[in-house]
Amino acid sequence: MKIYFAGSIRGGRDDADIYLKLVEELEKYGEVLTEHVATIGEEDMSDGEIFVRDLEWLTNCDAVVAEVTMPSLGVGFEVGVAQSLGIPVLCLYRPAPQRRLSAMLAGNPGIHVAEYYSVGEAAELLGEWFPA
Ligand code: 6K6
Repeated sequence: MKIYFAGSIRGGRDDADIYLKLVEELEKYGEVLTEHVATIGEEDMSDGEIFVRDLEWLTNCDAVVAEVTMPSLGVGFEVGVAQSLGIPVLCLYRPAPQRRLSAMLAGNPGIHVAEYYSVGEAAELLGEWFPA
């Protein structure tokens, strides 16, 4: 199982610690192609090289798990591409009173959006979503 994990990079890195823990959980279910999303620091690649490499991984993965709490243009784009290719998408979102998830995800019947409040809860959601 090749898993594409998507999380905000230039959209903001406030949730980077959570991404790290989610990637650790995801490694129980398969190969995480995008571990770098969880690590801090820009890579020595041009934007064009990043785009080509990530699209290659995205188009060849079996599942996309996106942490969508921190709004990110790149993550939204990746979710849309995966959906159009028929790749299963799970979006993990932490609700809070001061924010609302984009209707393009929250109202989208073609993807699965799950709310969570702790990494433990997210781990349970992953266990339910990935085939045993
Ligand atoms: C690596 C680690 C930190 O920064 C980098 C270099 N930049 C990127 N490397 C790999 N993937 C990227 C990079 N920038 C964006 N992406 C892809 O878009 C990832 O797959 C993320 O899921 C998503 C983040 O988009 P933005 O708009 O928040 O940057």
